[in-house]
Amino acid sequence: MKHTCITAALLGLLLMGCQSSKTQYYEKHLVFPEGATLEQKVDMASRLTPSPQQLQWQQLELTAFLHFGINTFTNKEWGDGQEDPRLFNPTQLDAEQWARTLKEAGFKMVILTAKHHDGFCLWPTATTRHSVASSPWKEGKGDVVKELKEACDKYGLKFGVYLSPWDRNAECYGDSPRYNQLFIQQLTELLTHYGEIHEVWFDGACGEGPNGKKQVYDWDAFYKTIQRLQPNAVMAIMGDDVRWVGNEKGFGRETEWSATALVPGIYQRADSVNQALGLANKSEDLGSRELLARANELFWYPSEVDVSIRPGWFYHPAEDNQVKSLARLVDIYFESVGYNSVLLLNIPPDTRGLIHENDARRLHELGQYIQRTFATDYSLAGNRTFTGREGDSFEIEIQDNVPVNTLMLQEDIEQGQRIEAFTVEASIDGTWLPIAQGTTVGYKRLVRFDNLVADKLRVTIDRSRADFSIARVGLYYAQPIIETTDTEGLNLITPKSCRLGNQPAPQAIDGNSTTAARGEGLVPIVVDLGEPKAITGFCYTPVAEGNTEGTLFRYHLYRSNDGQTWERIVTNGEFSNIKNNPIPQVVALENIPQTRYLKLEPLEEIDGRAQTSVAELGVVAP
Ligand code: FUL
Repeated sequence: MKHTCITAALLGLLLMGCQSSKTQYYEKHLVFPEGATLEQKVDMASRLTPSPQQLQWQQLELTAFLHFGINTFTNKEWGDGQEDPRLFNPTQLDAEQWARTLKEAGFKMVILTAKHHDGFCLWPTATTRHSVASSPWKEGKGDVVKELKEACDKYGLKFGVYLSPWDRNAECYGDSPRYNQLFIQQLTELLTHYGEIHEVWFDGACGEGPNGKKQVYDWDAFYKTIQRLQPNAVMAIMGDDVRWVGNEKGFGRETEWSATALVPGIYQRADSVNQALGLANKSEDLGSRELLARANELFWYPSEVDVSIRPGWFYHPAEDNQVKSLARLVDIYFESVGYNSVLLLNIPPDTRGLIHENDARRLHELGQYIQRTFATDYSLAGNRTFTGREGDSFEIEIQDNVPVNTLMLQEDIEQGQRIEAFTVEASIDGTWLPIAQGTTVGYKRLVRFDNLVADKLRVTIDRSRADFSIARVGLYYAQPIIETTDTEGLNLITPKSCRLGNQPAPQAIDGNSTTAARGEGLVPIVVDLGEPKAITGFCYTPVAEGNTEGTLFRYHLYRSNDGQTWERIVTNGEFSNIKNNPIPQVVALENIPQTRYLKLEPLEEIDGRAQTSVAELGVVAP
């Protein structure tokens, strides 16, 4: 025993000796020593690196989300947990079609909503009867998780699971220890029965109102369960491996630091530290020097951009013609993957259990476009790497007479993220002309500029936290996109007039969703169609940008033909997920007699404020 200790001590000394001559790196997390100067902090920040799991994950670039579940069959975004499991009955579910479509479009991983907020499980769990086992699909013998995992294995895709902590069905939700145990059991089933899992996605959403159930999650236990059962998996969003970019629109930040002062939400100190630093997922600046000066610790916490190919996350037949255009998806690609983030694009399978033809076609177009754009590197830099210090430049020679418009830069993030600012110039007929400027690079930065034919480009690293190390550069030509299809509107009738409380609210019916009507308090919004008309729904458009105060979350809806006597036609309606995804909310109304007036009565604003706002209120006609 004594002998072993001495040997170990000697080995330790030897190792320390070796390390002292090498650069010291900090994997995933670092704490600044007390009294550290800004210069010391910047230097340490430059040596913060990803864990091997995070590195592998960042290299995936393109990943896909599949929102599928009971909501697919109820046509909702959030189920309330009371749905009859017998509604789940896809007629042609084909997980291989999902995997094949995604693989062919260049995706590297697929994440399935194994359980969404409604609590319905897509695998035959032992924890609840609220699952596929109680559905008519395959006579209760089916397992969507298994079918998709097998399809992913067949097509060489990684596989991840979304397991919603918020559960509106579990009877023990709110009884914290009991629910935590149930959740760990669900996690254990998913992480042990299906082979390798590469990402576990924990959503942060919870719509429980002030009188709702208060569940305190045991994040630490969840985290340890993942580490024990799937050590190669990353834990996303409510996890400390992968950070939510802060919106569901598909756009990352131009200045995107993987090394950030934002404390992941699963740590108990997260709220107090983040508040003191004035930080949230949505903050514009998560890692500047100004922030380092105030921070005590840093995390390697790279961003993931999640966005749906359609307005909603789940499949709704009314959105079949609202699949995002190729131009929009390409912009999303450039402003996620090209902004040092991983793209997580959602494609919701339909009630047949297939990726709808319109989505499949668009995915194919996107895959082809990306493949075509990056197939030919017009730089003569080959696989050269570039290292240097702040202020240094390097040149990239370009093949003769070819137009280029996209520069790719990649830092060697195994040494940390360092570049803070760069300038790109082109040599045209012997003269250097500035063509672009940028800030962070990180794992990948795609810089777009106007088409140009030049002999070479010069990249100057204007500001860097330490010596920079570029692992890869590339120069490409991205074709202009000629739009053929885009969203097709609903049959919306514009009301003749609108009132918000006692005030006329013309902004709500002016067809312009950048203008809004606002009122203090939770005040009803009434629209008048001028005469009774056949209607099949209404559409509440919230303010999407800027001041979102007053956005409605819960409501009652009434109809009337004289504006005096009102019949309530929707009780306790909910604009699910409107806070994170402020898109027009189309609500179908069935078997409504001809109607002249509709009244939307607010019950709850997204943040519980006594305010009401509306960008547009339309009525849907058959
Ligand atoms: C949100 C959820 O509430 C949505 O329904 C969706 O799952 C999205 C990815 O995360 O917060």
